[in-house]
Amino acid sequence: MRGSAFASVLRSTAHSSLRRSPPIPNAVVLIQWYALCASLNIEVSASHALHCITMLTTTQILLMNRRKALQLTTLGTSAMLCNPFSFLWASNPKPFPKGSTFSLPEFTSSDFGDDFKWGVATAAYQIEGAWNVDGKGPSIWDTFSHTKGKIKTGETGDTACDFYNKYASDIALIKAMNFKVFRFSLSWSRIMPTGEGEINPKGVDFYHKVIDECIAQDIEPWITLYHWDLPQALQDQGGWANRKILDWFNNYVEFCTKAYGDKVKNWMVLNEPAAFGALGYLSGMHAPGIRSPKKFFKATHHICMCQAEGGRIIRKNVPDANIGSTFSCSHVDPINDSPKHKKAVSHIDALLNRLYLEPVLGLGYPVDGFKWFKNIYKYVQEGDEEKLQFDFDFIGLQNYSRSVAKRMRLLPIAQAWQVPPQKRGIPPEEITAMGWEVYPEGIYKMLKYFDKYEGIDKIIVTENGSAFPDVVKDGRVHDEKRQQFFQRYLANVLKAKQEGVNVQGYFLWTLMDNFEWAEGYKTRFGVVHVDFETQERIIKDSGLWFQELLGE
Ligand code: GBH
Repeated sequence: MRGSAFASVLRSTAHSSLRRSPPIPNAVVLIQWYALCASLNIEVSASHALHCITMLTTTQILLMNRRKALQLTTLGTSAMLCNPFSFLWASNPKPFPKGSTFSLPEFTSSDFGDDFKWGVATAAYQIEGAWNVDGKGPSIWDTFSHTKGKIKTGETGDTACDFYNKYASDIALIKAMNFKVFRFSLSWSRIMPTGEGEINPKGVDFYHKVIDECIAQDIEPWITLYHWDLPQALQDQGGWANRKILDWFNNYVEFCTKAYGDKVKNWMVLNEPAAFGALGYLSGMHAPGIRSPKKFFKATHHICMCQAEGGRIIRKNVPDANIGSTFSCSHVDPINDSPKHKKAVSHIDALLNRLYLEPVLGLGYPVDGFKWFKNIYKYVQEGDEEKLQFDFDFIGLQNYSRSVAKRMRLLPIAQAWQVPPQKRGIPPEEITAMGWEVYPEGIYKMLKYFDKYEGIDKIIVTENGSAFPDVVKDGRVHDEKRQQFFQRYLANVLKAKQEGVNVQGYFLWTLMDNFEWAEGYKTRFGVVHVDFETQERIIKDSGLWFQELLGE
């Protein structure tokens, strides 16, 4: 009975398929399928793929129908992925060998030198809240977080830590922990609601109050001009992908440096261009959520142009300024010694570590590391190359983890997969709540890496930190893992310094738990715990550890 029903389905499908289009080439299907697996973060082995081609071909031949063949293959694939025996054909990566176990030196803050800068870092959208208060215009992060499905927890930065109202007591917390530097960013659309032209005096005033409060409490204010929250009105005109951003950004920097330049000497132009360029315009995981290589190339060039020009404007307007920009970086290892993974390492390294740094050092875009970047030159106009360079006083290095790359030819663009630590045999206690591997040697390696560039003289670690789940118990947060993280990373910073790397400061990420972008509030990076219902703050044990470390 069942058999004959199946036969009739087969017959009717075969019959109708004769009138349909011919089967599409298997290669196309395979690539789509690979891309799907990649987006779902599923690792695909060659034998796995072969299995699927065979299935697809067989069903296509049997049925001569592309839609049915695809449906059946999808079913088959899903079954395979759910199959408890899938380990038989899914590749099973060997545990990645762990780095050398680094013996911790006993250190004190004075080992870093008396003029070493100790600070905490934050970003406007992540802490301020007051998203539509006192004349502030919307930014791309307001729009993005208000769009369903963009933030994992469905949360927004509407209130965040309410720093807009609590800034004075929050600066007091920085002081209480004995830090000397507060790095924070300005919200462009709070100062200029539409990004150009009209100024919002209440917004301008807010940052005056923050700066004055820092000065009153003997905390040095360090300003980041742009930490990802572009005015929405500028995004509506194309954002970073529109070359007009060169004028918009210059006017914004002109205004800010003139407004705050006599009180603030330490300036950073951008926060992590690799993150807002690639995540914003290529993967779409961050605002504005665009996935377009073309826009990514344009945006990248404009970002680099603004980075350098921003530096020149600060130099012109702020006497005795200390000028930098900040760069995320990750040491990149191959998954194993096989030479085929070298290219994967080169691509990932060029994307994560070189793309936004090398142009400003006068080295151009790193096409030697990743040929695909030659497309950026389509948008480089006459005279641009010179303007890409600027001699920063310091480079802000931001490091969290490392990347382990595996060559996967069929993955789009980089043909490389960044293998997550769980798949490399890293023990769970060495993986943070972000899913990032704790890899203290990485910061040492990246300090050395940056130090090798002739154009880099002074380095400041402008971010480093970790998210772990916290528990409040009797008014305390015993966040030992976070404290250990800081201790191990700092030991590596000190090691690099003692070996001659000119690293002159360390700002941790971050002062207090806050809106962690696409992750929402779940992942807590703060040395101060925030109860987002009551806005109550508790200095965590890691914060108290710093208080002791930095105390006289
Ligand atoms: C920082 O990002 C941010 O500055 C800060 O706002 C944030 O809260 C904090 O860290 C914690 O996440 O080139 O597409 O592969 C650091 C984390 C590291 C994420 C580099 C993006 C490269 C993205 N970033 N990474 S991509």
